Amino acid sequence: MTSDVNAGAAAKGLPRRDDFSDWYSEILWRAEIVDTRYPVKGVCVWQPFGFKMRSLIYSILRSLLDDSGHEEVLFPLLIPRSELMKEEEHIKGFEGEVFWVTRGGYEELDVPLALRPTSETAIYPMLNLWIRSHRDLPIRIYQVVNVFRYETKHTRPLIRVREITSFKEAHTAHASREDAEEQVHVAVEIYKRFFDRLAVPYIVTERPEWDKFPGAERTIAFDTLMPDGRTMQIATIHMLGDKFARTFDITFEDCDGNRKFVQQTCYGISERCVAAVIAVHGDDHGLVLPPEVAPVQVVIVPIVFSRDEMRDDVLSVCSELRDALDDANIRVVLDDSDERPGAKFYKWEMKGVPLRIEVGPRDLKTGKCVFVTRHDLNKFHVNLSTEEVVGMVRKTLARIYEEMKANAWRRFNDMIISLSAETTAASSAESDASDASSDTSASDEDVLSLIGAKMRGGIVNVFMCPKCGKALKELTGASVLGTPFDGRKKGKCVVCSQECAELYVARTY
Ligand code: 5CA
Repeated sequence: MTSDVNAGAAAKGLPRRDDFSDWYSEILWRAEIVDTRYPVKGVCVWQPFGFKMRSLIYSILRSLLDDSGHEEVLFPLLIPRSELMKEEEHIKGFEGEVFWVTRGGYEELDVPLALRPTSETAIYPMLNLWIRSHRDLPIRIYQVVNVFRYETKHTRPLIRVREITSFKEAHTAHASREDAEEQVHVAVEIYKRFFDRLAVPYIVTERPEWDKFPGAERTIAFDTLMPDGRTMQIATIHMLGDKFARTFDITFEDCDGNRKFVQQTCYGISERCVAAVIAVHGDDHGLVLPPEVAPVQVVIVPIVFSRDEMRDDVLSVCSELRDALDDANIRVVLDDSDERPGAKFYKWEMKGVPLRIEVGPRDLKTGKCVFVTRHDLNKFHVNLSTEEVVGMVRKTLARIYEEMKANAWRRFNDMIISLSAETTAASSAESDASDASSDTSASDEDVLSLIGAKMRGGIVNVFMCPKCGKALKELTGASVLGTPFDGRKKGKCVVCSQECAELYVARTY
């Protein structure tokens, strides 16, 4: 009985998700995630619905960290200039992005204070005081804070902001290099579990030398794909070795009484993880949320009009269902507002509520209600008993998550283009005709351009050495994401034939 009403539930005026940039801006305010009208460039205001979603996402992250030996801390926002400037490479990477506080009231400050762009230089002077002996190690701490970066590239809500409001940064210190390396693997596993819970697909790569975190020995990154074929870096893990330890003199006494520098790692995630959930799963009707992070998991919509004689009966059955779901710890809303059912469908579809239950007068007579799953907009009938409804809601929410994850990975894998075979052929054919003496011959450029063109469809996976990767970046504006973190495959560079690892390249956010 409800299908006619449902037909009105298209998201009028919402740009199609294919126009990703417009769709993304619209969905943020229509679904009440963030308001971007705050009068400072590159910052935004979390609205209640968006903030609830953010809290649910971060509670997954917190519990994964808490369960793997991390402890939450809170360091100050302000960092004295003298500390920030200590690590040469680090400051070289960040200097252009720092916001400074130079005055207090009417007075110039003796030491200018930086608004943290990240917290190595706030945390490590304290580790210097806290760590004395090998018994104090390992240390694994994290905080979820706001950090400030004066981004000069085009800013975009949640994706590239000047005030990152949800910066989860973890910092660890270890007695040996092996322990720190092991922690890098642990962090990768934690992040895999995190993004799996969000049903967000990813690749994990080791970033090239020129794209490492300032001051890090190695950077490993997670990237996901946006609907327009560009990648977004959603997490990074850095092996710092003893570089910062030497700068901040963080030492410990080992079992034999020798003083040694600690070995460190750090790893971070920002509100880009919220952006990823929005972008990866959304559709032409609005948000589609994995049940675990949906502020509202079930909406009950009574299909009644004011003069329906069974109106009260319908509303009372709906209330019973709402109470039963509430008791079962399912986040449920009964929308008994005066709006028409079609308007309610539109609103809750826009907000990505995973499951809608419809109950109308005819349903009471047949003893059934209608379930509509948001991710595929499919409908089915369920017996109208509170017990059966609660059981079926649980089952359906679990199924929605599994299907969303499978769909997202399928779309993701479809956008990974393996070029090894194709470009190898192109490369050898072209290089026969090329001038062997030139360093980057015309044929090399052809191969690089071919790869550049393919990248419009997503991530390209190709055997390429770092040097040719850099040439590709310069020629096509492509970004070299890096080599697969778990991969051991070796092949010949499609450009220069040198033995090398696989490389992922893409256009990036
Ligand atoms: N201290 C390290 C690890 S905690 C660090 O700052 N790493 S980072 O610079 O790579 O940042 C961590 C993550 O924050 C990045 O992987 C990226 O996903 C996200 N991020 C970086 N800059 C921004 C920004 N301006 N807006 C939103 N997210 C950002």
